[in-house]
Amino acid sequence: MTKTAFITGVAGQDGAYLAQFLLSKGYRVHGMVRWDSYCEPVDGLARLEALGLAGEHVTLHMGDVTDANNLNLLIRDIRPDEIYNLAGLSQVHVSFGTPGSTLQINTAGTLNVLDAVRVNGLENCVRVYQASSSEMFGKAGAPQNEETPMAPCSPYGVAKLAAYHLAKTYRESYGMYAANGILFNHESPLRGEDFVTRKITKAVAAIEAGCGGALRLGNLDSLRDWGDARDFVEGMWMILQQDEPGDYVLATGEAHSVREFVEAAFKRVGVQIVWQGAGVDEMGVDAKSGRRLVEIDPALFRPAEVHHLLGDAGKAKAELGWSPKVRFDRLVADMVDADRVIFQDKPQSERDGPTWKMAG
Ligand code: GDR
Repeated sequence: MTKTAFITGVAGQDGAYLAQFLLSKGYRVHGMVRWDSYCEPVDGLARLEALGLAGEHVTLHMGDVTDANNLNLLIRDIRPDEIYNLAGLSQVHVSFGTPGSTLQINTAGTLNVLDAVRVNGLENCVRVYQASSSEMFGKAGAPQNEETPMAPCSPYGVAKLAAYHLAKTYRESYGMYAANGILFNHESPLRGEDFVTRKITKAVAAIEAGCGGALRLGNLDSLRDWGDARDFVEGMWMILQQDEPGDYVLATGEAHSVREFVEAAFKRVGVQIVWQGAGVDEMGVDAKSGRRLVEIDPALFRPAEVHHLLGDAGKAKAELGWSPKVRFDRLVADMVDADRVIFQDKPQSERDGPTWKMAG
């Protein structure tokens, strides 16, 4: 029997890859996008378009997780077998500036999804995947797994932790199939440019093409467990295929610093970075030419930082049979190469356009 999936946040990196994955499994896929993703130019649907999924492949619905009635009606009409709640404010730095809306979207939004299932009487026929995050571990020591006490240190982390507990509470109180995927950082060529990996790879490609200034970054020493988003969306699906709902860490088990990511990305285009100076005066310099390629921008430091994330996905491996296929070096190379194509395809006159302007 054909299964139906409903993805909130379908226009994001994970939503687009998950839609592609579920279609390949024969699912009917419905996705929710915010009204502004429909605006002209339709940049909001660019990721679905990049994967060839716009149009008839994914049925799109305008909506918002903060609007409970809207969600109730959508879930009543779609009657999905599986819901993937991926909608959210995903930028940790931004959450310090907008803590109120971060909680509205990431916590109350999750509550609205869970409650929509309950008030429609679908507790026994819908499975809900909740996009939980390694940011919930915050200051907890590494490595982190499902048993690690959580100590979030950003409004984003706090909001996600509350949503995680809501999913567990609905599972335990109403017998709902609600499962948390506790995902460590996962990246791809579709990653937004306000996340550090894509910001770096796009800047490296721009510099190689001769049209980029120095890359400005915040904390170079935070350690992240970076995997490939395509591996991780498969894990999301696997989590919902278990007989009993549970909570699972998905991670590569390998941590690298932002500094190492910078070095690997430049290495891909034949540039060796050497570091000079210290603190806010530190800079990354091309070992051959002496050109300054990386600078520190104190405005990019966060009020509180998660220093070391390193996931232990042993439970997912043992129970789901999940393990990531893509490792750090290949991920960096894939992302740099995808950004190089953007610059190769563009005549010099168009390279200053908004499509490659670096954000955040
Ligand atoms: P993160 O990802 O906060 O881990 O959350 P991000 O890429 O934003 O930051 C990673 C680390 O890089 C440091 N950093 C910078 N970050 C950004 N964005 N821009 C910079 O210029 C910069 N310079 C240094 C940060 O301080 C941080 O230590 C991601 C998001 O996808 C979350 O939604 C998700 O839940 C977690 O990963 C798992």
